Amino acid sequence: MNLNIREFSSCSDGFRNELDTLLAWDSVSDATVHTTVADIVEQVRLKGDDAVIEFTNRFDRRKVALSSELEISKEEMALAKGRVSTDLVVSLEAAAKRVYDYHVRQKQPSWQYQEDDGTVLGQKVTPLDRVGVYVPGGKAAYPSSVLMNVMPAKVAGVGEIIMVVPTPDGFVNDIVLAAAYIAGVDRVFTIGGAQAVAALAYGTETIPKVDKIVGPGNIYVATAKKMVFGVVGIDMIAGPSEILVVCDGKTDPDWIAMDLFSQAEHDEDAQSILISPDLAFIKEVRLSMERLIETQSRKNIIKASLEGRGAFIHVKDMDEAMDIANVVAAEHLELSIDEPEKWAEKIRHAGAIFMGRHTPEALGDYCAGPNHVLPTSGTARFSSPLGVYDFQKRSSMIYCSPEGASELAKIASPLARGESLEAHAMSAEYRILKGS
Ligand code: HSO
Ligand code: ZN
Repeated sequence: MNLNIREFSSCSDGFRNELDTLLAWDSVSDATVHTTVADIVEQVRLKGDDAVIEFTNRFDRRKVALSSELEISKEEMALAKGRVSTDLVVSLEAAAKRVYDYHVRQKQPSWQYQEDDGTVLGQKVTPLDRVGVYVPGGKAAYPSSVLMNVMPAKVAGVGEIIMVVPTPDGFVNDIVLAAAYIAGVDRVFTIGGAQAVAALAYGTETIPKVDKIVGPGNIYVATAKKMVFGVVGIDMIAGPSEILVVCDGKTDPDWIAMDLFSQAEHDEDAQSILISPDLAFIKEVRLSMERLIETQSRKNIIKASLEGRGAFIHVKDMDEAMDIANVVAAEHLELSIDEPEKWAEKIRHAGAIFMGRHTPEALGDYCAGPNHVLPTSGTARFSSPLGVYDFQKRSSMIYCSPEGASELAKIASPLARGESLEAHAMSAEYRILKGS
C-alpha cells in the first residue's frame, strides 16, 4: 500500500516552521463540548445519582433503574477474571508484579532533620485517602492502563481506589475487570464520560467522592477533568500518543517500521516520527512500512495517523537528532542507535526514553515496569510520567525547641513588623526566652 508520509530535511529553509506545524496539537478547546460538559457536571453536582443514571442510560444506551445496578462487585470481578484465558491472566499478573516492583522504588518517605538547638524540621508524606481511576470503554479500553494507573496508587498506600468504566450497551470488558481485580481496585462502577468524572469529583449517594481523578479519556472526559480540577486533583490532560524514533540506520528497517506502527495504530491522531541521518535508511523504512501495512488489522487507522501526523526527518548528524528530539519532547523516544547511554545524556525532554535497538516502546507499554501514562504534546518539558508521587502528598513539619523558637522569633519579629502585622510579631516575641 502506498503511504503518503511527509519527509523533511533539517537543512531546508523553513524547517523549524514545518516542525512546529507538524507538532501543533490543540487538546481541549472545543466550545460546544465545553457547554455540554458544563451542563452535565452541574446536573450531577445538583441531582447526584438521578443525573448519573439518566446520562448513563442516554449516552451508554442502558436501562439502569437503581443506582445499585451501577456497581460491579468483587465476586463479579473474580468471575470475569475466570472467563479470561490463562495465558492472558498469567501475563497480566506478571506485568502487574513488574510494574509494582518498579514503582516501589519511587515511594518517597517522610523526612526530617534536627538543628543544633533541638528544632526539628521536615516533611510528612501521606498517601491520598481515595482516588478515582477513569478507564475508557469502547475502542480504547486498555487493561494495561488499568495496571499502570492503579499500581502506583497501591504502592503509595491510597486508602480506597474507585474505578469507573463505561459499559456502552451493557457490554462489560472481562479483561479490564480482570486487570482491576489483579491490581486490587476496591470498587468498580459502570459509568463513564463527563458524568462519571463529575460523580467522582462531587460524590453522589452511591459514588464516593474522591480526592484525585486519574486516567485517560475522550474529549468529554478531558474537558470534565479540567472543569473539576480544584475540587479534586487530576493527573494530566493527555493528548494523542506519540513516538519519536531516532535511528542511525543500523537497525532492521522492519523493526523500526513496526515500532512506528505501534503508536500509529492507537488512533488516527497518534503521531509517529522517524529521525535519521541516513537518507537511504529512511527510504528502506518507507518500503518496509508499505509492505508491512498490508499485514496489519488496523491498517486504516495506521495509514490515517501516518499520513496525517507522521513524518520522516533527515538530519545531518546525531547531535542534530538530539537537538530536534528535545524540541519535540516526545511522549516516547526510542534511541535505536549505538551507545544510547552516551546520547541519552543530551536528552532533556521526553516522557520515556527507550534505549538501544532491543527496547521497543511496546515492551514499556505493557510490562517493562515504568509507567505508560506519560506526558504528551510536548508537556514532557515540565511534567513526568504518572508515578507513586502523584498519589502522595506532603505536609510540612515544624517542631521548635524553646531555644530554637527564641532565636527564630528574633528573625520573625522585624519581618512581621515590616509587614505591619503586629499579632504575628507579638506571637513570635512571646517565645523569646527571658535574658536571651
Ligand atoms: N502507548 C500507550 C499505552 C498503551 N499501549 C496501552 C498499548 N496499550 C500510551 O501512549
Ligand atoms: Zn501503546
